[in-house]
Amino acid sequence: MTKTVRLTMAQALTRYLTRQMSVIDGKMVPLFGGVWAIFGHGNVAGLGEALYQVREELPTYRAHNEQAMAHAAIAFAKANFRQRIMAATSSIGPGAVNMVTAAALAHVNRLPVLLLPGDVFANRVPDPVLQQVEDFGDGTVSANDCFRPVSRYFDRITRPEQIIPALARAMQVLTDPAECGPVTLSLCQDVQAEAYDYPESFFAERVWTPRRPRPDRDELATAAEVLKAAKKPLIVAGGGVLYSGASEELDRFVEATGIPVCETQGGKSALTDDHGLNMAAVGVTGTGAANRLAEEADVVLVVGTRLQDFTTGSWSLFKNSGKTIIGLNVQPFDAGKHRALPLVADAREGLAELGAAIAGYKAPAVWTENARTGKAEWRKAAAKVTAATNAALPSDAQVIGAVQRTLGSDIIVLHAAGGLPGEMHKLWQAGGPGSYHSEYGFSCMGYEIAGGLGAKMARPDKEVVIMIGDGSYLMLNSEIATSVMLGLKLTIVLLDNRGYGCINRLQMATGGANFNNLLRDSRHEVLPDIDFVAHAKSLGANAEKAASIADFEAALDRARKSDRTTVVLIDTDPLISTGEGGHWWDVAVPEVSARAEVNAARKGYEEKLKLQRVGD
Ligand SMILES: Cc1ncc(C[n+]2csc(CCOP(=O)(O)OP(=O)(O)O)c2C)c(N)n1
Ligand SMILES: [Mg+2]
Repeated sequence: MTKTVRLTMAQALTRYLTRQMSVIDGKMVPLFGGVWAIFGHGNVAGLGEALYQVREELPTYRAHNEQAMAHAAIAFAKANFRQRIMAATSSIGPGAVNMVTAAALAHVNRLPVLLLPGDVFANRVPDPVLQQVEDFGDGTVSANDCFRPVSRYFDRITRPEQIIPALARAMQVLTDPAECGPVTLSLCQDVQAEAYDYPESFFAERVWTPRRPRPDRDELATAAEVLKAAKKPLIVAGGGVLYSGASEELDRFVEATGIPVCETQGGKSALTDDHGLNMAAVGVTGTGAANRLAEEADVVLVVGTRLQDFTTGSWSLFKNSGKTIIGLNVQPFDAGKHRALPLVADAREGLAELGAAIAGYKAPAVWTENARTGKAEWRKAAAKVTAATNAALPSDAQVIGAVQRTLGSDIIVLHAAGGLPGEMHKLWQAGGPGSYHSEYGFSCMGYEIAGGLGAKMARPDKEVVIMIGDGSYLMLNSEIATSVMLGLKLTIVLLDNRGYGCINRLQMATGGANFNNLLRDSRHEVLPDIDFVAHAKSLGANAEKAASIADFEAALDRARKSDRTTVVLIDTDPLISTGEGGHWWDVAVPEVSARAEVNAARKGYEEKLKLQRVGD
């Protein structure tokens, strides 16, 4: 007879999570690093009680905002290269819906997170309960249905035994490199508290190791044939290279073939920046070195990338009309984009087998040398824009230079939105894999500080340095207090240009009037003069404002020596961004307007549209 144990659904769920293991650096560790929780109606009595019982094996962490706690969980998985995961649980209604943005972020970025929002009563007896969204025509709808389009797997648990197949499916999605993304198990609050006789076997320990699919023989042969004939080959490395741990294999591939590499936001740090054939950033925020090659390349091997518009210059960057793209990706959806020859495989395995299949092939020496020269030239150009300055209002690039000079590359530097991602992508000289943590799939303002917290939990041995603008900071900063409470030290570099600088620049570039982006251009009775130092201190952090770049470097040095979260603030110029490198990005300009500037911008826009490849 099957041995069983009588538990509530919530107790079974938490016990199951404690039994899932991962292997990191040869050591077995729990797959789930913990559960972020803000309790309320819908999770405190059921899941809250169950989490208390396992608090030693599966720690619960309290946050101040549900979106932020889910961001922290997602960043934890990213900084662990998807080999470890966290869960996040909320009450029903507003607490749950606060996590929807984070679910979308994980969905776009292909990052695993287990979301456990509380839900209305399955038995419907006390309806409508506090915070219940009533649908006039559908009794099965709740606020949690908002998670459906942004979850890779969604289930509503309306009976306690449903958790058995639901968790099996959840684990399959969370640990599969191709399907990977957010899982939402919507937990009806009465069912959380309901008991069931669960089979003991359900709680058996399970070790999860990454699946590494090898390429299909025919796809490999076709890709090898195309690559062997390439005169101007280029590799685009995406986040999949990092998640697959394929950096060494990529390095070997590049050394053997002399093919230059460029990196997407997600793939930056696949190779260190000082690698002579790493052209670094590609696309809209790309280096001159990378984009020059991208325009000419005849075979583009794209590895582990979604090919979003920032990478492809809104599909106008790769200009060689005779080019072939080879899509090495574990996910067929991505592998075949833009009529690529698909090579569906794990990045590491795929590179190894492709390398073997083209053994002896070398890119023409002039192409490789051209790449090396371009990179050296780019480094000189980048050094100019990042050099120290006495300017009263430095540029973002000059602040980036100061951070790099003071803290080096052996840190985890993290950013998500505003002008910083573009400048960082172009100018930051990344160290080893994972040292550059960019959330630019969703580019979600408010990810930065919470994400930094998750990254620090994943890598407590590393300095985690968050680069953030005043807009993002004001949107979501509450987890500064959590970082202080948990003793998880963050260095937060806050660039105050008094508004949404990058959107203001975009507005100007599309012929728009300066309107509603910088504080000074927004409707106001009083121009805000926000005291960020006082604000950060009120949350328990150290904070200081630097009056110059020299002052800033000294402050950053003090921040490094401190064991407490520190905000280092510097005023910056909202109008400057790096002109070198870069590429056009498709932002639709109005076809008719009363403004001459818009009409002029539209003309320029229509010219650029001609470069965009359609159906190619
Ligand atoms: C949640 C969210 N809302 C809106 C946007 C659109 N957006 C992108 S950057 C930006 C301004 C960011 O301002 P700040 O953080 O000060 O950076 P800056 O542009 O000044 O460098 C806005 C509004 C976004 N990316 N995310
Ligand atoms: Mg700003």
